[in-house]
Parts: sequence; structure tokens; C-alpha cells
Amino acid sequence: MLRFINHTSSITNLQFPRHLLHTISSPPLPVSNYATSSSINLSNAFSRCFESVYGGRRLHTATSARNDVDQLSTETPLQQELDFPGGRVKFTAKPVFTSSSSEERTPCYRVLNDNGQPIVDGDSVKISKELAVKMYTNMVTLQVMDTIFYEAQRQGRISFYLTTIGEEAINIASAAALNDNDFVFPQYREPGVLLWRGFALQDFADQLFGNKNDNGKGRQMPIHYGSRKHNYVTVSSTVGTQIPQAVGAAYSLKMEKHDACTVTYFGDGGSSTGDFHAAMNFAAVMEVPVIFFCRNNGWAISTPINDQLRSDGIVVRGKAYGIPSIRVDGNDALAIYSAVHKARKMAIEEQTPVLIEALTYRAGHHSTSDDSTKYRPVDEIERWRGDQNPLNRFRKWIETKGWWSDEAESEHRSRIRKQLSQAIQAAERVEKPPISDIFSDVYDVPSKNLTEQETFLRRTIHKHAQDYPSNVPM
Ligand SMILES: Cc1ncc(C[n+]2csc(CCOP(=O)(O)OP(=O)(O)O)c2C)c(N)n1
Ligand SMILES: [Mg+2]
Repeated sequence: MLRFINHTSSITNLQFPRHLLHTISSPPLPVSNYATSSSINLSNAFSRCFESVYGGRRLHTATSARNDVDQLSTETPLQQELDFPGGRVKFTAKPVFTSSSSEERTPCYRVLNDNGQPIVDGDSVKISKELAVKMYTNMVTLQVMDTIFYEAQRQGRISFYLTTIGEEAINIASAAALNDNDFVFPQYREPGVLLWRGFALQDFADQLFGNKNDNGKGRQMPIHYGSRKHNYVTVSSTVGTQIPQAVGAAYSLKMEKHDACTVTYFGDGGSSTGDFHAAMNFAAVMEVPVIFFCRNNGWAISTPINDQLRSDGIVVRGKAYGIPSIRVDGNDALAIYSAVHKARKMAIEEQTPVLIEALTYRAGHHSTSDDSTKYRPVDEIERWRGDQNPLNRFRKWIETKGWWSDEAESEHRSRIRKQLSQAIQAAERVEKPPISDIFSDVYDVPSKNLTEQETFLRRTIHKHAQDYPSNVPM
């Protein structure tokens, strides 16, 4: 069933040690009030402090020997409540610490089983044939794009690449459930959201080659896509940067009463940054329409999830901050679509942040600068690429419905391969942005140090021309 975890447990259920009432309502007097005279007075002072902290129960000390029988209250602790700022809190007579982990892990919402069959008693948003086929073909396009651009990097044609292998359903199904006017604050493993919104294969190639058609004017590393037209804020290398930005933008949507939300994507590693925590708390307190979409793929480069956190994943953190949350099968496109669809509705109609934790697996290397077989077993990677592959599962479902065939598959794959190879060749031929672009667009009048740096760079390029690309206009 599609159920978001209730984010606000009644605050009165919390265990609150009884003696703290006395600490709050009747704090011990400062020692300076007693410190004027003899040691007897000091001892009385300490006694009063303890009396205050322990709620009138005298300790067995020389000074408390007179009165060692407690006058017990006839009220049960549960009849008593602390009227605390933020909500009433019930008392308990037992000094019980909350458990560090719940006995059962938070269940994971799914619609399709591993064989692409809908599970019994499933609850999901119905999708049309047209939408299902569009989702599947976009997932395939993303997969082919990864294969071909990855190869281009291996051939030395681009400097860097990073695949989305294993996370195609997260990319495409979440994008499909959003509106194009929702602002996206991505990490870097979500190019499928841009693809869904109409960023062309040529646009991807131009960014990767850093030519003069690139929206970022070649200033960014490959993969750092951004598009104002598609409400897709440029990728930042610094992990976690985008999370508070999405909250700030959601706050402005709220102030301007827009019928839209923001969505920020991040990995399990992203959830280990301070920015994540600050953003979650700020979003909850300001009640802003933001979807926090965490792709928990088990790894932050070579750091496994168990070295990052001891909680039941990321989903439980929503409750800690007062944010409705759901855990979803990240390799089940239908489950992701339904969860994001519902989260978007809640975010906008109820003006609330929502947290989604999608469980998946980074089935490729972290990037072309990484070899993940050095730190994780190959059969683990193979298992996720095979049985758990999100494309296979969704394909089985649309084939069973009679919406897809082998012929359609091979026709689509070969068409995309051809388009990609044309896009790469075209991107390679386009000249690079001029040197002056490195120094523009920050200040309306360039500062003195920038002007000096530009002069220095031009002089250096003239002197060592053989070390600089000849296709960069001076
Ligand atoms: C603040 C910061 N710390 C470290 C890095 C180096 N770094 C780049 S990606 C990455 C791992 C992020 O993992 P995760 O958020 O799980 O995303 P995934 O790569 O698994 O999709 C790290 C540590 C960085 N870019 N920024
Ligand atoms: Mg990760």
C-alpha cells in the first residue's frame, strides 16, 4: 500500500524523565546565593540542589536522615503532563531510553514484483499505454546514452563521464510524475529528468564536449548539465549543495503562491552532509513544498552505506524532522511514479516537504575515474544488473499488456544509437567558447584581478601554444 509515514508522532507519547519537571519548573538556586557563610550553609545548599533535581526525594546523606520516607503522589505519571513549548509531554516513571533502531525496518513500497507482475492488493496511480511506452523508451534512451558516452570517454574524446546504470527508473519515472514547471535541483546522477523534459541528445553532447553551444559555455566539467528552459538548476560538484537551495526556492514558490514545487535529488552520500540536515529542518519549520528525493544506491563512491549511517536508512530521518516520508523500490518504475505523484500533490496542496527514499543500487562505477570492482564483489554488481534491472522489470509489464515488442525494442535502440553518434560527431566539430568567456558573467564590470588574470592567461597561451587546444578562439 502507498502509505507515507506519519511524521508527527504525538509529542505526548515521548518518554520524559519525571525529575526534569523539577529542573525546569524549579531550578536549583545559583551557588553564589549560598556561598556567603560557613561550610554547613554550603552543605545545605547542595542538599537543596539535589532536592530540587530529584523532585523532593531526599538522598541518604547526613543532612537528609530526618526524612527518609517518601510521600508518594497518588497520581500515576501518565496523568501528569508537562506543558512544554511545542506541545504537551506525558511523564513516565521508568527511565527508558528510546531504542536506537526499530525492531522492523521500514517497509518498501512496490507495485511490480521482480517478474514485472503487479503484486496482490497493490495501490498505485493508473497510467496510460502512451505514458508507459514513453517512460520505457526514455529509460532505454538513457541506457543507450550511457553506453555510447561512456565509450566516448574511454576513447579519449571527452574528459569525464558518469553513468546512471541501475537508476533509470528513478530518473524517468520520477520526472514523469512531476510537472515541467516544478524546479529540479539535481545531484549529478539524474540526467534522465532533463531527457524527459526535452533536453535533446545534441544538448547533452554539446555539454559533454564543452563547445560553444553548451548552456554552461564550457566552464563546467562534463555531466554538469543545467537548463533554464527546463527548470533544471545546474549540477554542482560539491555534494549536498543543491539540497538547501531547493528549500529556499520552494519557500519563494510558497510566498508567490505558485502551483508548483521543487524537487531535489541526492544520494545516500548526499544525506551524510550537513546541508541535508539543515535543509530538512528548515523545510519542515517553514512548511515549504519541496520533495527530497534520496537515491539510496548503497554506495558513496567506495564508502558502503553501513559506514555512513546506523539508522534504518534515510527514510526514518523524515520523522525526526517532522516530514512525511516513504521508502520506495527504486527499481520499480510504477512505484516511483505513484510515490512522486502523491508526494507532489501533498507538497503543493498541504504546503509540506516530503521525503522519498528510493532503494536501488549503483550498478555502474561511480564515474570514469573509478573502478568499483576494487572495493565490491563483481557478483553483487552482476546480480543487480540482471535480476533487479529496472528496465527488464518494466519491459515485462508492458509486454504482457501487449504494448511493446522485440521489433519495437530493436528499432528504438538502433535509432537512438544513430542519433547519438551523429550528435557526438556534430559536437566535436563545433568550436569551443572563446577564452574571454572564462572571465565574463560574474561581474558587470570585471574586477582588476580578473583583468590581470586574463592578460596573464593570454600571454601564457601565446608562449606555450603547443600545450593548448588550437580550436579555442582567442
Ligand atoms: C562536499 C563533498 N565531499 C566529497 C565530495 C567527493 N564526492 C563526489 S561524489 C561523492 C559520493 C556521493 O555519493 P552519493 O551521494 O551516494 O551519490 P552516488 O554517487 O552514489 O549517486 C563524493 C564523496 C564532493 N564532491 N563534495
Ligand atoms: Mg550513493
